[in-house]
Parts: sequence; C-alpha cells; structure tokens
Amino acid sequence: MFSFFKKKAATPAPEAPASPAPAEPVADQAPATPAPVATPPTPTPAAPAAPATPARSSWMDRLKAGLSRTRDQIGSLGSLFSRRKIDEDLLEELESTLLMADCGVEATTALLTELRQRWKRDKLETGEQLQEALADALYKLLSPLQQPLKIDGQKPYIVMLAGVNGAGKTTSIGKLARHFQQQRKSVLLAAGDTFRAAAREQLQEWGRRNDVTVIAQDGGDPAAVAFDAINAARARGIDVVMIDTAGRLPTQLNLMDEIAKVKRVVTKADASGPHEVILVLDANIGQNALTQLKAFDAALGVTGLIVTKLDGTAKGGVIAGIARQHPKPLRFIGVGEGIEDLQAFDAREFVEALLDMESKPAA
Ligand SMILES: Nc1nc2c(ncn2[C@@H]2O[C@H](COP(=O)(O)OP(=O)(O)OP(=O)(O)O)[C@@H](O)[C@H]2O)c(=O)[nH]1
Ligand SMILES: [Mg+2]
Repeated sequence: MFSFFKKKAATPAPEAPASPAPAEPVADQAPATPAPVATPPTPTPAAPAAPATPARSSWMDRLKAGLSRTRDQIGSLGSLFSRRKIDEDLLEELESTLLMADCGVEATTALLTELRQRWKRDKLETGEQLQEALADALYKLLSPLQQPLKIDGQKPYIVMLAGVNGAGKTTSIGKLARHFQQQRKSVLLAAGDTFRAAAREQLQEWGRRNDVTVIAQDGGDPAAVAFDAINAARARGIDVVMIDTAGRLPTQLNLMDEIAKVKRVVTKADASGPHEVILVLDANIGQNALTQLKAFDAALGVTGLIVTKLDGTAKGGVIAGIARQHPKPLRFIGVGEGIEDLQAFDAREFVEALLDMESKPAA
C-alpha cells in the first residue's frame, strides 16, 4: 500500500478572488423575430479579462479556499489527527464527521472498514498515519471518477446539460465555452432553456463574453433549438456544441419527458449524438444529489457530471457518496462564480485540498 500524501503545516488557504458573475441580462432584446436567431459573436471590449491559462497553483489555492467549509466540517479531523493514538473512539468520531460532510452511509462505512483494516494490518499508531490512510482510501474511492471529457473524435461534439433549477448549468456552459476555446476548439451554444427569456439572455451574455455564437429562439421548442444548433454547427465546421436546458425536478414527469425528447431530436440531427449528457449537481444538496442522479440517469442516460458550488457548502463529501453508490465520470467541479472557477476534476488534488495535505515527492 502506498501513501503519497503527507500532512502539511497548517497554512490558511488564501481567499479566492471573487471574479464577477455574469452580468444580469439587460432587456435589450429586439422585438420577436422569427426563430431561430443566431447571435453572432460580437467582440465586447468590456468583457472581463480572465487570465488565459491560470497557474495550476492558483487553481489549487482556489480549490482549497473553495473546499474550506467542507474541510471545516471534516475540520475536527485536524484535532482528531493531532491526537497521538488511534483508538475506537477516534475512529467513531471520524465516522460521524464523514457522515456530517455528506459522504453518505455506504461510502463512510467503506472508508472506515478500510481504515480499520489498515490500522491492524499496517500497525498504524498516530493520528497522522491515520490521516494518510484516509487520504489513500479517499483517493482510491474517488479516482475512478477522474475521467476527463475528451471532445475529439466527433465533429461537432454535442454536449447536453441537464439539472434542477439553479444547479449551475448555464454558468457552467459559459465557463466551458472558455475552457474549450483555450484548447483551440470552436464552440457554439444552443439556448435550449426556452422557458425564460432571461435564461436565453444569460446564455447570450456568456456568448458575447466568449465571442461565440448562440442559437436561440424567442419561446418555442427546446428540441427545435437543439436541432437548429447542430445543423448550424455542422454547416460552420464547429468543434463543440453545448445545449443548455431549462431546470427541472425529476418529479416533474412532463418536463423529464420533454428533455428526453430533446435528446431524441439531437440523435435525429446527428445519429451519433449526443456525445455527452452532463448532469449538473449543486453540491449544497448533499445526499439528494444521488436521488437526482439516479432519476436523470434513468431518463437520459447521464454520461458525465459537473458538481458546482463546492465553495459554498460543507457537503463536499457528496462526491464520495456518488463514487460509492452511483459512479459517473466527474468531468468538472466548480468552486466559485468566476470563469476560471470550473476545472477538470483531479482526484488527487481534491483529496489534497480537502484534507489540506500536499503530495509527497515521488519516492
Ligand atoms: N458560488 C458558486 N456559485 C455558482 C457556481 N456555479 C454556479 N453558480 C451560481 O449559481 C447561480 C445559478 O447558476 P445558473 O447557471 O443560472 O444555474 P442554472 O442551472 O442554469 O439555473 P436554471 O436555468 O434556473 O435552471 C448563479 O448565480 C451562478 O453564478 C459555483 O461553482 N460556485
Ligand atoms: Mg440556466
């Protein structure tokens, strides 16, 4: 058994610099025009300038700052681990802190079983050794989720995003548009949330910021918007199409049928698509994320996840629950509203940030 984590001297994680959230849409829409309407990319000098390639260390700082509430929740771990001797009381306390961080019963039980085995087998004694063993066990649990989204191989590569209201779908699309552009991919967005004019305008604002075309309709059918967007992308030789959808609860069966229809129509527009169906989950909902994941997966066949708002929650352990109970590739995690605050999930970084440890140099 290897251990690549070591405890770090306690240093307060720097606060994440708050980048501006997308401006609220301004009601400057032209009167209803025949659909669909493509918003051409118009460079906006006023667009907030984000660093082109943020240093990995600055992401690590933001990740650590973002996870600070979950870490505080597991934070009693700090004092737990500073105890000299491992005993049953300590393991029980660890168990309740993991449960309170929303790891869920199954993941917590699995982690504790592993720690007990290592305690006996490897003759662990100190809290620090237990912390390293926990880091190893968490990494083992989470690493299967680390499967970065690969958008090569299909053109256009079609990504659908789904999730409940306010989960962070539209914002994540805006951030991903930048992410893919940094990989020199051309992007087109489909404003498939046709319920709210504000939703369309929110996406158009992201389109302006990133200088990408947004296909939208005034009202109308989300499936038709998706269909038009895919055809437009094909005609223009675009690399990635991202389809925004309206928020919905899994219990709203008519709306679940509607999004399943969007998916079917995507397949009509491109028989190989959609190539990725991402469920966006707000980490604040904790264990409810699993219920949502199971329901959206049954309706749509979820192929990847984005977990947002890890910065505002003490429930970051939900990722461990997902890994244990309903694993799906965790493509990206969000730790803030800024354009650079969404990054590909890296299990090792996540565990390091969560337990405030740092990697050991390779032995
Ligand atoms: N703190 C924080 N806020 C986030 C994050 N991701 C998104 N948000 C905020 O969450 C709010 C809702 O985000 P949206 O992208 O509009 O959510 P949505 O899923 O599109 O919502 P609907 O379209 O209403 O279903 C916005 O204020 C975002 O700025 C994150 O990682 N951290
Ligand atoms: Mg939205």
